[in-house]
Amino acid sequence: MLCPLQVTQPPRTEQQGQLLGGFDEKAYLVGKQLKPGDDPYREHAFNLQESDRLGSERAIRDTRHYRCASLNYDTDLPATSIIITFHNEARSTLLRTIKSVLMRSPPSLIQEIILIDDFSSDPEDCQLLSQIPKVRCLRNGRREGLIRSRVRGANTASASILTFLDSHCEVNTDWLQPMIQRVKEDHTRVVSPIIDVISLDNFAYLAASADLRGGFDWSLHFKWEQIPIEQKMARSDPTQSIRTPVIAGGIFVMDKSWFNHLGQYDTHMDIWGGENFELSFRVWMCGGSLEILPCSRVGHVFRKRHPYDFPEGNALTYIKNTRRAAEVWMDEYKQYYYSARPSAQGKAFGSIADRLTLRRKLNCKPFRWYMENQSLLFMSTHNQEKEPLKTEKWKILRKVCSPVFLLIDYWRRPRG
Ligand SMILES: [Mn+2]
Repeated sequence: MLCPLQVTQPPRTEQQGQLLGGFDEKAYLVGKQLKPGDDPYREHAFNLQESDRLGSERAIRDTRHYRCASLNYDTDLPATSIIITFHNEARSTLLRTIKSVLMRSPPSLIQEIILIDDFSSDPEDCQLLSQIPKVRCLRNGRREGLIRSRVRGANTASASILTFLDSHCEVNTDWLQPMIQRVKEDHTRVVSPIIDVISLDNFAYLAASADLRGGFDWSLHFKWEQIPIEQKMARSDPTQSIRTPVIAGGIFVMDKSWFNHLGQYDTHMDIWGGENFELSFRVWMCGGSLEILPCSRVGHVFRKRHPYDFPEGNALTYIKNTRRAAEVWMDEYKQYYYSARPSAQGKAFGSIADRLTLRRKLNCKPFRWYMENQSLLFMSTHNQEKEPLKTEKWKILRKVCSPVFLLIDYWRRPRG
């Protein structure tokens, strides 16, 4: 059966004034556009020209399963504080993220949008946006990184539910209600949308598969993996939540008091990377759960490289962060991390005493429990890929199904 193409509607012009208040969108965008002759990929590792050209309120395809549209949510869902951290984000991309939230969320659910400007070169990137109703801007006095910036945002949030969002996203129809509903029903749930792909070249909005969950390899790199076949067979309802061992980390909703109770984030982690494992292990091992909600869709620009500098270097920062996660949470399994990443041995990672105390205080389960309950199938698929014969077959399969695997490649790209 062919489904009609559903698209989100751009807002009518009379809604514009209400959405943006005194904010002068044109002046904001013109202030920072690509100059003729400049490489459109240089500054942001995506095509800035395309982002600028698109405008701030394009319609996108409603990528949900059609049954999602007929679901009902509580009329008294609690409001959320949206927390967006960024460092030198493209103005047109950041504005589209914010406007998509304002256009596609029930206004009563948006308590505020908190922007954390992590010491971008131009303070006005953030300041000017605070003229938009509900938008607040906090600027760090020095580069703190994603982790400490998010904690700063969470500490100032006034709603009881936190929504973390990347700065290069577009949220889709009814993205927020399913997530808030799940967290309202059980505050220990930490929930993510399905993350659709916004092309870094032409900004096309592409639907991601609804059959994926988060996984990792022993060097602590995130990867999407197929839902285990038994779980897939047991799913009669495509709108049902998908339990996931780890979340990708860029976009999720969490009860604020649960976030605080579980120790927020490890604030000794720098810039970017590894914090999603630390959070995911901690949530599962300390009494919560992680899930992906197929009826919530958010588009994200996946990039091939980080567009910004790591003051200590990209590799060292990733090692420091993942080593902290491994040392605090992985128990005897950390030896697999060190075998997969021998260069991590002997690298500085700071004191973890506070996080070990936290783990004891919360009376968290051992990592073995997590592995046995969450990641069994993940490990078996991971090992299969190492077998040469299967790798050969895999290569042929990739060639035959290249359009599909192009998409998978997008998902496997490092997230910036
Ligand atoms: Mn990102």
